[in-house]
Amino acid sequence: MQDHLNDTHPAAKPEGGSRTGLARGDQKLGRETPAWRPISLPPAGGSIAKSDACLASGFYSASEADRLFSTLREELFWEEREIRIFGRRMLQPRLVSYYGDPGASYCYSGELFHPRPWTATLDTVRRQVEILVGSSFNAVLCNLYRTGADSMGWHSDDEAELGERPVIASLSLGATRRFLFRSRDPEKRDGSRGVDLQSGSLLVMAGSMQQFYQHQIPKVKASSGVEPRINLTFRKILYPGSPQDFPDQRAGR
Ligand SMILES: O=C(O)CCC(=O)C(=O)O
Repeated sequence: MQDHLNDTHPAAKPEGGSRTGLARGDQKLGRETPAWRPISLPPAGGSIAKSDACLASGFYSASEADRLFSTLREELFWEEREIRIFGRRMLQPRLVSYYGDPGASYCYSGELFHPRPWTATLDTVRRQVEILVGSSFNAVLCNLYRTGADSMGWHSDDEAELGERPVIASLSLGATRRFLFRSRDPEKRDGSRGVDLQSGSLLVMAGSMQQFYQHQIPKVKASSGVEPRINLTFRKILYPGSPQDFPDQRAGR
């Protein structure tokens, strides 16, 4: 896996510029690149650049993604964690794992996550994502959706730790799942729009995305027989979380 991950892999360029710095990666990775596709968003009342929500299909090839999925499923410390919503404690509907630099603690949905040290595999993936995206990341939240019954509720990645306009790079491995966006403001909300996240694809959210939008991974009917999926969301913790950041959360993941 390591040798394989050390190969250069497809890099991509955002349409219409580099607000997220995405174009920088092209200069460092010498191979033919797939295109970044801007994601079509529902109205939300805010100004969003095309490159603030975009997807690179084929960031990893299907076979690379398959191998990475198996390695991470085996290697990472997957656990069931509680969250707190409306004062109630409940298990998150998926397995999670959090890795990062020492001190990059992150608090969401009323739970404080201390990072485990980077594994060699995660660190290699981080470096490849950083080169392509042109942003640095010091933590990764890993999610394992065991079946279609596992999900993530509507939320924004707007925790104080991430600063005001976070760049979040989200890698999908395994089963394709639908990722939905909607306006945060119910009065400006006009339904949701979605994108299918295929194995090996890299989604980037940047700019004011977290200010104006929520996102979720909805459940899928058991009859559709959805296979497991791993998602890695690379983040930069600017101000580490602490236990006093435990407000009662109304939106829970
Ligand atoms: O699994 C996904 O694609 C979504 C992950 C996500 O929204 C998050 O970790 O905040």
